[in-house]
Amino acid sequence: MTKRALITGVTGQDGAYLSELLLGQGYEVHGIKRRASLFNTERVDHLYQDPHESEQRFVLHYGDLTDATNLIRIVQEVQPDEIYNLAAQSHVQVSFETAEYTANSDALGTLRLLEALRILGLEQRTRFYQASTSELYGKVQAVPQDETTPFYPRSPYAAAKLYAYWMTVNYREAYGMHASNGILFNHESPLRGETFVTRKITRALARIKLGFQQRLYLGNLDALRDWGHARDYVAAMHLMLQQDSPDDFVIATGKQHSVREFVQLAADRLDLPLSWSGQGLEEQARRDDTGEVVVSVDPRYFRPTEVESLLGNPAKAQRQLGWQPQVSFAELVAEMADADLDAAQREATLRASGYAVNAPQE
Ligand code: NDP
Ligand code: GDR
Repeated sequence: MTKRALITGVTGQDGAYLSELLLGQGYEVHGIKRRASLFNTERVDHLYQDPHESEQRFVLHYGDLTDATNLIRIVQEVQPDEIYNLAAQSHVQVSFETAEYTANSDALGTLRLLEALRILGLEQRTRFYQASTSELYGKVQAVPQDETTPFYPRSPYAAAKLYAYWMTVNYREAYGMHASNGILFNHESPLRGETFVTRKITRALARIKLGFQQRLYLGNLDALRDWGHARDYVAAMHLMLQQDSPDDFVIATGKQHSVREFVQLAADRLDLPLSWSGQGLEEQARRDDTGEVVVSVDPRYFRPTEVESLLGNPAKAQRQLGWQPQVSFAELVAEMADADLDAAQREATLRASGYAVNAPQE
């Protein structure tokens, strides 16, 4: 029997990798996309199947986590064996500006989906994955963080995700649902959104190398994160829903690096070696070859309350799911830097052919 999965947030980084994984395993994949005034399916366009030509195994539905009746209708139509709830306003800094919307989509959106399953009588049939996050640990209470570490959210995003985490636990306990939380630490890839720090760095340094950008402005260079590769992490999501019993799992590499180290490694990969000087707001990095300042600190990117340091302990996932990250930090940085250098070279070709290029910067 072909399994049917419904992915919310299918147009995002993880949605794209998870769709590829599930299609590769023979699933029929349904995804929820938002109506936008421009195309927003770039990350999954290669999976698109013309409905006029073949039996579709990849189907997109218009919808939104803030619209309960729409979610009920889609779940009823699809009758999924598995739901992966990846949709979210996922940017921590933006959540300070859009706190109510973030709560509506990230917290209440999760409740709406869980309720849709109950209303439709699918709570015993459909397995549910909730995209929980290391941001729940916020002001960390223990190092490294595992499934028993207390939560201390430090942003409207994290507080909304805390509600979603506990509703997932509660629906599991109250209604016997196969509902699991993946507490995923930061995971990145060439498909990462351009305003998250890793992608912002690799994209800017590649453009600086080719002369299309002068400088990269960043916030807290001392922030420490446990960074893995998105492709490895979506495999863990799938494994969670294949277990006999639902549970909550930390997914992380167990290794930690600073934002400054990420910049340095990406610059080395792009053959743009840097020297650092100054402290705090005065800190800068210059190119060794030209002496130009290419990285500066801009307090605009400081957060009202910062998560300084995250480090995960994935022992439970290794033991129970047999999950191991495959991609090292150096390989991740190299893959992202190479992909953004390719993109900058395409930009160079367009510019050389006389085309105007619109390349927004953060
Ligand atoms: P992205 O920001 O790349 O993707 C988010 C997706 O959610 C997009 O498809 C977006 O649509 C969609 N979306 C946003 N708001 C709504 C809404 N109201 N209704 C329907 N869809 C919506 O995130 P990632 O792929 O990186 O992350 C996936 C999930 O995992 C998120 O929930 C995130 O919070 C969580 N997470 C991510 C981690 C990471 O390091 N990447 C770590 C831990 C948790 P559109 O394309 O139209 O904007
Ligand atoms: P994060 O990711 O907040 O951990 O949330 P992000 O890449 O935005 O920030 C990581 C760290 O880098 C510091 N930083 C900057 N961040 C951004 N975006 N831009 C900058 O210029 C900059 N300079 C320094 C930040 O202060 C922070 O400490 C991501 C998201 O994917 C969430 O959805 C997910 O839940 C968590 O990861 C785990």
